[in-house]
Amino acid sequence: MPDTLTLISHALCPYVQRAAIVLHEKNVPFDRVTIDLADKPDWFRAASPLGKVPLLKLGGDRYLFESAPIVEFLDETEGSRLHPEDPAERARHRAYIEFASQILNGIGALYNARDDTGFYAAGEALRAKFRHLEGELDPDGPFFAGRAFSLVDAAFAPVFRYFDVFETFLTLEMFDDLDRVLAWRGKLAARTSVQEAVTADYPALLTAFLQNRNSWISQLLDLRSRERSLLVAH
Ligand SMILES: N[C@@H](CCC(=O)N[C@@H](CS)C(=O)NCC(=O)O)C(=O)O
Repeated sequence: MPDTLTLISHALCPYVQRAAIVLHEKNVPFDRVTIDLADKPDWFRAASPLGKVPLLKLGGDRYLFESAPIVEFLDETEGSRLHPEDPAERARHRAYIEFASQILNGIGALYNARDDTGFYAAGEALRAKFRHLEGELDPDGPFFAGRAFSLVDAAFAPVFRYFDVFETFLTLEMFDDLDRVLAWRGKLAARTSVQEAVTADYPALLTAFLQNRNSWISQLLDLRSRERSLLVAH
């Protein structure tokens, strides 16, 4: 591919991370342009029919939108395949990528919940999905379908990254007794492509984002930081 690819990004977007992980997995050099989603530039509005990141800029003025087609395009054009060969297995992987997207919606419900009732209901709904995954994971791991890293792994790594930040101030018990999910989470966190998909300030940026939600989680965060400052004061 003659031109360098450009990933149009936002620092916190989990869908952008899917594309960044696949680019890293395939050793494809790429540029990254981060945009302010609260003040979308005109060129971005013109290139993105849904007004969302990620976009992948190809040569010339060609853009791809939506993370699923972007990662499938990368899988088909760069390096060895991350999607399985068998059509039924490939369809199952696509379904679990959608499952990861539904979990991301559930995480949104968790951090946007206005009160404790909404927060715990969102937590329970998420836990049910992780419990389902426990039964779906390859028993020998380390990845979703066994030894080979797949596009499903690229979709779930950003899911678990939210919990790395949540767990700095919350005890959620989300993964209690879900040993396969926990082992999978650990393997994904240790993967270079996953680590390099975000910048070093990701935890601070996500924490600031949560503080500004004006939701139940913002209150929990506020409480925890006041507890911490009291401890420091003593
Ligand atoms: N279905 C899309 C979801 C992408 C998405 O939700 N992007 C968010 C940021 S994480 C976005 O750009 N939101 C801006 C907006 O909706 O105005 C995909 O898979 O690419």
